[in-house]
This record gives sequence, structure tokens and C-alpha cells, in this order.
Amino acid sequence: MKFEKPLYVGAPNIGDRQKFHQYVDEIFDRRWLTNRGQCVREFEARLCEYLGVKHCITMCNATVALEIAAKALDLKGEVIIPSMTFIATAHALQIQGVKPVFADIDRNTYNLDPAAVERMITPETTGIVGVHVYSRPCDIDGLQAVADKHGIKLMFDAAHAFGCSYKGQMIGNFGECEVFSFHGTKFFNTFEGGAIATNDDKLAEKIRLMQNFGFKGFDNVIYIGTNGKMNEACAAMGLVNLDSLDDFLAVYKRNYEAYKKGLAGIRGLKLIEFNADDESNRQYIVVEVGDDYPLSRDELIEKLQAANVIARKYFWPGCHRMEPYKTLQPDAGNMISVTEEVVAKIVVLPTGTAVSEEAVSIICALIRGQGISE
Ligand code: T4K
Repeated sequence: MKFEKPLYVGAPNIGDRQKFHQYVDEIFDRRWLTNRGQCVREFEARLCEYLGVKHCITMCNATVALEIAAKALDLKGEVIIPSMTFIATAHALQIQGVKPVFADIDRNTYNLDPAAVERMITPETTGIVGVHVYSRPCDIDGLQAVADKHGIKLMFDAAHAFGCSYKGQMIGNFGECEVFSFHGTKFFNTFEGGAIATNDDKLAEKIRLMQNFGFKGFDNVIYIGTNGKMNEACAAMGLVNLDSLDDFLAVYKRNYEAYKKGLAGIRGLKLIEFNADDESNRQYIVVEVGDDYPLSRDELIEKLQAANVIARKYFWPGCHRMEPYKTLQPDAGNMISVTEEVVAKIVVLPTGTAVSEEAVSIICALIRGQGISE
């Protein structure tokens, strides 16, 4: 059995095309394409309302947003992050001469373990970047307690966690600030894009300056900055997709439940679980392949890809095993044994509005072994 067209982990969700075209016409009519145009301002206001946060500054992508956030928080020396994350979390620090120090994760949540974080703190440590991996919130209280105890800053890479909550409050409200990704492969997208959410007025002001070269008014630069701005077309996509957010969330929930049903009872396979008390976008269908499953993780991925199910190994082999970290920190793996174990077992399966419930049940049948032939 082979799907006619490939099924991807990150096929984009696309809201009302008519509305998008209308926005684009209006953008052309106004002749205002970027630099805080009407769509960006409207999008930011709607994001603030949705997240219940004071400031939400849209960005060209989450990687630049992470760089700006780290710089705005004056992170230097060493900053603790997980290794089981997208490489951007580490690069955003390294590119500005800050050393990412990899701490281990919790075996169940795959998120930074506050006790492991504490073990990695040195006199050089200035901050922690928690990552809400696969949209499940970190142990935010635990990380905040470590940060407070050592007088260091805590921010979050919330690239996966738009639309998720922690103890009744939307992600976007925690730490000094939180960074979202609105990349095309995320459940909510603006083609490329991202945002920094914060309740800190001063930090928000600094971030706004930094995303626009440090300009305060015409001809007046008062701070170091870069170009992190979102353009009007991306903001229009954001406005359109916000209108479809509930529909998207419903599809992800439906697909997750279908996977749960279809994968139930398969020996050696463990599907990610979400806390029923929190909102979750369920945008990553993550399965751990154990030793008692008949195929290795890589064999399973090979079989699935041969059937046009483009499963992925996010985030194997871990940032510490990629350059430049592999060379700069050759012993990093010694401190993160849980990470080493988990990254070798993970498979991420396709979901989203491009993946039907029927497709999910066929994928599950393939995984169960019925469709796997030599
Ligand atoms: N922090 C974390 C924790 C992140 O996960 C990410 C990004 C970031 C920070 C940085 O955010 P951004 O700067 O990107 O805003 C993809 C995404 O490009 C990346 O945004 C995402 N995380 C990461 C997990 O996945 P790749 O290199 O794996 O992308 P690629 O091209 O292999 O695409 C993924 C799958 O999606 C493919 O199987 C094909 C499919 N796809 C992709 C695109 C772009 C489509 O079907 N349509 C599309 O338009 O990084």
C-alpha cells in the first residue's frame, strides 16, 4: 500500500483563501507592504487578546525572534537549554557568542528537568531557555523556581505551543517572554513568521526597537538592532488563519484521537499524551518506538516513507550532536543520558488539515504491521 501523494508532518493549514486575497488587494491599494502596517497592527492586537498578554510583537520568524529576545534580556556567558529541540534554539544563542549548555529532560514530558538544569548552573550562567517541546508546556513553575533561586533569567521557546495553556493560562504569559513560531509547518502559520509575547512593558519596548534597527522615529537610532519585522502579507495570513483557529484545533484533536485508537495496544509503541486540563494544539503526533516493537525506529521510518508517509525523527540526534556543538562540546552527551535515549526512539507522524481521519487509520494499519511488506 502506498499513498498516491506524500503525507507530511508539516503540511500547512490554510484558512479562507478569498479573505486572504481580499487582504492582499487592500495591502496593494494602501501601498503599505511592511514596517508596522495595518495588518500587522491588527494581527498583534488580536494575538494579545487571544493570549491574554500585554504585548505580542510579531516577527519575521522565530529564529530571529529568539536572537532578539536573548539579546534584549542581555543573556551572555552560558544559557541552559535542552538538546532535544530544533537547532534554532541553540543557534540563536551561539550566533551571538552565548554558549548553549545542554541540560537533560524529563523522561515523560521530554521537557527540561528543573533538577538537571540546576546541576548545569555555573558562575557563567545568565539564563534558561525552556522549550515547550511538541506543544506540551515545560514544568514552568519548577524552572522559574530555579531561575529565581540563582538570580538568572527564564524565557521560553514556545515555537510549538501557540494555542496551548499551562494551569489555566495561555502560553505566552510565562517567564520574561515567550517566542512563538508561525512557520508554514506549524499548526498556525503566517507563511514565515513568529512573535514575542511578554507582559513586561520595558522589555517589549526594547524588543520593538531591536526588531527595527533600533529606530525611534525618523533618523534617530537609539539602540542596537536588526530587521525582525513581519510583513503585511504574512500578517494577513495570520489574520485569516486566526479566524480558522478553532477549526484547525478540532482537526488536530480528531486526528490525535484517531491515532490513539489506531495505535492502541501495539506492543512497543507509546503515543504522546496530553494533559486533559490544559488547552493543547496537539500539532505533533509523537510515537516512541521501544525495543519490543518488531522494527527499529529507523526501519519503521523507512517503511512509512516507502508508503509515502513522510514521518520524521524530530529532534534526532539532538543539537549537541550537530555542528558546531559536536566540535565545541564533545562531551555534552555525558550529562544528558535521558535525551540520548529518547531521541533515538522518536517518530513524528503526519497530521493537520491535509491528513484525513481515513489516512490516519491507514497509517496506523501500516504501523500495526498489516501493510508492511518486504
Ligand atoms: N524552536 C523550535 C522548537 C522549532 O521547532 C523551530 C522551528 C524554531 C525554534 C524556529 O522557528 P522558525 O524560525 O522556523 O520560525 C521545519 C521548520 O522549517 C521549522 O520551522 C520547525 N521548527 C521544524 C521543526 O520543522 P525542517 O528543516 O524539518 O523543514 P522541512 O522543509 O523538512 O519541512 C518539514 C515537513 O513539512 C516536510 O516533511 C515537508 C512539509 N512541508 C514543508 C513546507 C515548508 C510542507 O508540506 N509544506 C511546506 O510549505 O524544519
